[in-house]
Amino acid sequence: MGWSSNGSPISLATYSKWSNGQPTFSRNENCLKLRRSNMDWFSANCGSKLSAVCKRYPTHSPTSRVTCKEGLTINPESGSCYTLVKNYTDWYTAKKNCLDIGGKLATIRTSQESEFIKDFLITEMTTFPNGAWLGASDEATEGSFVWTDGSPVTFTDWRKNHPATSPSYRQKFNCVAANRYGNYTWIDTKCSVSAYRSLCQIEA
Ligand SMILES: [Ca+2]
Repeated sequence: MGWSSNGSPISLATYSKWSNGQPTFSRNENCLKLRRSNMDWFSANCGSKLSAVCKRYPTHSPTSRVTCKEGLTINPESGSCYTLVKNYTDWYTAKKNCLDIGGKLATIRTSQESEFIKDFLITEMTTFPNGAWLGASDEATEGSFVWTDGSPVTFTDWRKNHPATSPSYRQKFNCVAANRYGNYTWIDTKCSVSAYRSLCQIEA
């Protein structure tokens, strides 16, 4: 008897992350589950009702050949590279932070990029964070959000009650941040508030 995936045995010699006392080898526990807190492995009843972790293969190639400069993280589907500049700044300084390292504040045009960036921020935000500036603003024309290259914001992932609708707030709130308290959904806020990190995107 052994553990298998897609019919191929999992080699316990190469990698395992069993929690203490796992697997139990109980005859009722023939599937593997992850513990939410630390992703440790547990054996479990295959009939347990749990969420699923799926593997998706890239829909296009050959971005796997693209490599990022050292210290950057690649989105293998788009080929873009990311880093988080961790000091807290206003939006303008964040924009400059990214230019200084040969990139730009991150642009999110698809749900795939959005999901990738959320995962990246969850991994990177290891100390108390509010979130990270993204490259969108409606400073030039109130209500028309554009990315820093001037292209319109089409895909959006606004947090509830954002962008602001009341006239007094929407005039003041012209820059976009991925907000930790909304699981990195987007908020519009004051561009001048020095409260967010800089999420920089660099093309490999
Ligand atoms: Ca606004």
